[in-house]
Amino acid sequence: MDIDALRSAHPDHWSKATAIRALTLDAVAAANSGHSGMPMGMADVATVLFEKHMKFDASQPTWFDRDRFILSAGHGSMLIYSLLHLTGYEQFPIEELKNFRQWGARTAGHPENFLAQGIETTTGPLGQGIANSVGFAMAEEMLRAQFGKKLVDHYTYVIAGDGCLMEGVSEEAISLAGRHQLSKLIVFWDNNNITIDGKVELSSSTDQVARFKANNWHVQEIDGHDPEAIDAAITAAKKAGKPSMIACKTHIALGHAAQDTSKGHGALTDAGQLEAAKAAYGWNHGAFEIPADVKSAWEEIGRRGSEERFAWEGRLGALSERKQEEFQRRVAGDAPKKLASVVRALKKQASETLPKVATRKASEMALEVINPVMPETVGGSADLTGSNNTKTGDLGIFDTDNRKGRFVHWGIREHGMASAMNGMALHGGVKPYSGTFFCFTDYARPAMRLSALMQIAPVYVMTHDSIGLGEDGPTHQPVEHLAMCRATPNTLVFRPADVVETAEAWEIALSQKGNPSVLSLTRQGLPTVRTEHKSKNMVAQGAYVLAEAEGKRQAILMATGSEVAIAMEAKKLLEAEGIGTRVVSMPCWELFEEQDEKIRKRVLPAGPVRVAVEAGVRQGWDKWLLGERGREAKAGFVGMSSFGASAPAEELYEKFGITAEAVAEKVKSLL
Ligand SMILES: Cc1ncc(C[n+]2csc(CCOP(=O)(O)OP(=O)(O)O)c2C)c(N)n1
Ligand SMILES: [Mg+2]
Repeated sequence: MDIDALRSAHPDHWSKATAIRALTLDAVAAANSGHSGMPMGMADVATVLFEKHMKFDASQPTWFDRDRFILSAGHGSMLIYSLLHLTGYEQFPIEELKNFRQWGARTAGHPENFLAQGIETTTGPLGQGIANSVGFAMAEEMLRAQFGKKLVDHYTYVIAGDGCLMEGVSEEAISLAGRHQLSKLIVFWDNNNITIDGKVELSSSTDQVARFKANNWHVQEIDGHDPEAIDAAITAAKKAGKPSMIACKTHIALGHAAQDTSKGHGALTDAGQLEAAKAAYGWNHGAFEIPADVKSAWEEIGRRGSEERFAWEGRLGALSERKQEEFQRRVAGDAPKKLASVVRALKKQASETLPKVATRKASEMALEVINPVMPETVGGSADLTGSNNTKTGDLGIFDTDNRKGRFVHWGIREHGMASAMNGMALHGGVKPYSGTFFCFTDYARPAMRLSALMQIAPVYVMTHDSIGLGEDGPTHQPVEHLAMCRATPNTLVFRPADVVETAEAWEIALSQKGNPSVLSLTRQGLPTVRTEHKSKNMVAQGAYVLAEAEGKRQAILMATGSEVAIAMEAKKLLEAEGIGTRVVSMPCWELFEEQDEKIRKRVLPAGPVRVAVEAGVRQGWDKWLLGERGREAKAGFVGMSSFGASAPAEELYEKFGITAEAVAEKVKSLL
C-alpha cells in the first residue's frame, strides 16, 4: 500500500483518519492488549462517514433523531472510542483512552452501551451488531410512519467485519432487512480478507457481494481507503431505496509491519514497529497527542449536527403539549397509566369467570387489552404466530407498504428475531415482544444474554414450556431452560399459573426499562387458581401464599405455572389426611429475591417440610427448598431429571411422576 500517495492525495482527510490510527496504536500499547488492525483499516471509512454523513451532535449524544452508528466488529472498539473522543463527547476525554480496557473505564475491551453515551449497542459477540441494526432500522421505519419525518428520519450505519458476516445470525439479519427493504440501513463490510486464524479463504469461499444481492440488497464495491469513493458510495447508498452494503476493500493494520496479516488483527504493541508505522504516516507526535488543528477539525465535525438538532427541537416544541408528552413518554420508555387499569379489569373478570385456558392464551387475552393502550408495543413470532398467541386484533402487519404495522413475521429466525428486538429496544420509542417455543430459547440465547447485559427490556414470549406440550416430544420439550434463564443475571423469568398471574406478569414486563423478561407459558389449558380478585399485583412479590394450610401447617408446597394446579390438588389430598399444607406460587424468583427478608420468611417460614413441583430440572430450587441458610427445612423435589418423551401430555405427567399423588407422597415421606 502506497501510504505516501494516500497522504498526499487527501492531506486533510489523512490527518483526521490518522488520528484514529495513532490513538488506536497508543491505547492498545498502553493496555498491552486489544485489537489494533481493524480501526487502522477502517479509519478512512469512519472518518468520511462522520465528517460528511453522520447526523449527530456530540454535545447531545441522546438526541433522538440522530443517526445510529453500530460497530458490529466490536473488537475494533478503539475505532469508536477514538471517534467519540475526537468529536468531543464529554464522556470521552483523552484520559478514558489512556485507560483503555482498565477497571472503571468507559473504554471497555468491547463497546458497552450501558457504560457511555454514544455507544448504541454492546458488541463483541460477532454478528450481533449487524443483527441489532435490523431492529434499529425497523424501529425507525415504524416511528417515522407514526410520528412523521419531522420527528423521525435517520439512518443506521454499521461496520461489520468478515467475522460478523460469517456468523449465522448475519444471514437471518440480512434476509430480514432485504425482505423489509430497510432503505435507511447502510452496512460497511470491512473487506480485509483477514480473521484471527489467517486469510478468510481458510474457512470461507462465500461471494459476499452476490450473497447480499441475493437477499435483495443494494451493493457497491469500493476501495476503503479512498475518501472520494467512500463519500460517493454513501451518497448512492442513501438513495438506493433498499438496505445497502458497501464492500470496502481495506488493509488491516494499514501502514504497520503487520499489515494484511492475521497478526495485525490483535494487539500491536512492539514499540519500534509502532514508531515506524507513525513515521510512515508522517505522524510525529507523542503518545495520545493530537495536534490542535486536527483536534479542532474533528470537534467541528462533532458540532456539525447542532443546527439540525436545534431545528428538530423546534419542530418538537411546536407540537401540542399532549403530542409532545406522548412523544417524550415513548422516547423515555415509560408505560402509560392505563396499563395498570386494563390489567386490573382483566384480572377481575378472570377471577369471576374462572376460565380454564393455557397461559399462552391468557397472554393473548392480556395483550388484547394492553396493545390498544400501548401504541409502542411491537409484537412478533418466529413463524409460530398461532402457537405463541402474540398477535392481537389491532396490530396490523409490519410490511413495506404498512410501516405502521406493529406485528412482525420474523420467519424462522429466532436468533435474528431476538437480536433485532434488542436493536428495537436500544433504539427506543418501541417496546418489542416476540415469541417462539421455549425450547428454542437455545436458538435465541446469544441475543437474550445480551438483552440482560445491555440492561434493556424486550419481552420474550416463550410458549410450550414443558412436557405439557405433549406429542411433539423431547426435541420440543424444555427441561433445562428455566434453570438457564434464571441463571442469567438481570433477567426476569415469569412462569405464571393462570390468567390472573399472566396478566400481572405482563404488567411488570412492560413496565421494565432495564431488565428483559421471559414469559414461560403453557400450551395446555390450566384452571384459574386466583379465584379471589385482588387489585394488588401479586406476581410483583415474586412468590406469595396462594392457599393457606387449614390445619396445623406441616408442609409448604412450592410451584410455578402449570404445576401450581397440581400443588393445589396435592394440598387437598394432604389436608384430607390432616396434614396442614400451604401452597406458595412462585411465578418470578428474581422478584422474590428482591423482597425484604421479612416477606421472604413470611412466605417461606422455617419448620414445615417443603416440596417443590415444577416440570423442569431441580437446578436452582435448592435455595428455596433448603432455605436460604441451606438447612431450614426437610425438602423434596418433584420434576424432571431427564428429557421428556412424545405422548399425550396427561400421560407424560403420569409417566414422569409429576402428579398430585406423587407430591403428597413426597411430603408424607419427609414428615
Ligand atoms: C461469536 C464470536 N466468536 C468468536 C469471537 C472471537 N473473535 C473476535 S474477532 C475474531 C475474528 C474476526 O475476524 P474479522 O471480523 O474479519 O475481524 P478482523 O480480523 O478483520 O479485525 C474472532 C474469531 C467473537 N468475538 N465472537
Ligand atoms: Mg477481517
